[in-house]
Amino acid sequence: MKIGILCYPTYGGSGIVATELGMSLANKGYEVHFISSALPARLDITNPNIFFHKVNLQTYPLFQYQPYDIALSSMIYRIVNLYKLDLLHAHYAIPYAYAAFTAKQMLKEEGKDVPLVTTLHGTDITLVGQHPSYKHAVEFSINQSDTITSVSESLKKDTLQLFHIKKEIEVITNFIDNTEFENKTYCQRNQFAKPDQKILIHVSNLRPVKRVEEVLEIFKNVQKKINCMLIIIGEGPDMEKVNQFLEEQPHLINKIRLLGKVNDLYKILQLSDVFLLPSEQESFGLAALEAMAAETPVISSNAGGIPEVNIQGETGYLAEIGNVEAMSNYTIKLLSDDVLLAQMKKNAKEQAMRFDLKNILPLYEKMYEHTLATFKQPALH
Ligand code: GMT
Repeated sequence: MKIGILCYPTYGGSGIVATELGMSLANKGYEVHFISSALPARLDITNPNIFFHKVNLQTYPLFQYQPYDIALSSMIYRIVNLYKLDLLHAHYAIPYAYAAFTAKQMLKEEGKDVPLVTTLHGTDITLVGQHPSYKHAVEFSINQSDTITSVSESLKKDTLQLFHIKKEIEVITNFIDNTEFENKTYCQRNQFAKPDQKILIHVSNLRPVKRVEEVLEIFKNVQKKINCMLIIIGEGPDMEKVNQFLEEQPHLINKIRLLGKVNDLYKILQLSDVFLLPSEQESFGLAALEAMAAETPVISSNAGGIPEVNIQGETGYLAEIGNVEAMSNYTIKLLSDDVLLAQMKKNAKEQAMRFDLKNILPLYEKMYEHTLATFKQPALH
């Protein structure tokens, strides 16, 4: 099967899921074509079954804004035609499902068509998708998709509440390749912490929904009781809040390490004792799953789909969104009890195994087969 994957190339969760999915499909013999504005961050282009097609943007003095969606739909149309793709898979409704719909219309003009799968990832539904500038186009393009998938039960529920959706939504959760966490040479713990220090970690694209200011507040509370360090991985608009916090709390400067974007994330996750995720919204929480795969328990909010991944009292603890005090107390409780911490690390890994690639990839394959089998090709002119 030849599959076109349309996704963001950046470190955001939807791009990571799309890339990991495409690479796993390519390893199984599928021909996978990525269409994006840049090479996706984790894409291994040396795999002979993987193709990358960069969307070309044309500058023109008349354009105040470059019309990316037009360039994208033209590129999708061209790649479907050139490589005879069997199916398109859009990750994140805006603009991918919308541009794919337009490309399909162009194909239909020539008596051709290709089925479109749209995977809803989160903020395309709960945040950006709600803006009046996008809402109707998002609803329209979701309804025009041949198959719709959502990354959690919670996101499915939100989608049905927030939009008028006329089709079934199938839940296929985020996944993790646990083999990536096996037999690796890890970083030395003493690179980041003293032998008696615990390590707290937060990984995100530092957007306001991630509430990095609460990560810092939790750490401020915890370090009063527990000898610990905080590692923050990622870049984003709220990095300024981190810098401001450090200016106001200069005594914490030696206890907080800012690593920016990191390639071998698992190496650092594996050193960590607790992952902090106080998000305001989180359709699934791929970052939490990655932490669990590295045997790191999670202290999180109970936003969106997080409770489907982080199990209260088993793989970590959850509190109401914004309840910094509860999240701080849970972290202190966990880090003060080595037996509890060891048990939760074990439980976290077991939970990550439930979301292993080998369990989730067949669901995607079955969904593709079903989409193709039920798709009606247009009658030839
Ligand atoms: O929130 C991010 O870091 C990026 C965002 C995206 O769509 O790029 O992530 C969303 O998709 C991930 C993969 O499906 C989910 O695991 C995240 O929970 C979700 N983020 C939010 O809902 C805020």
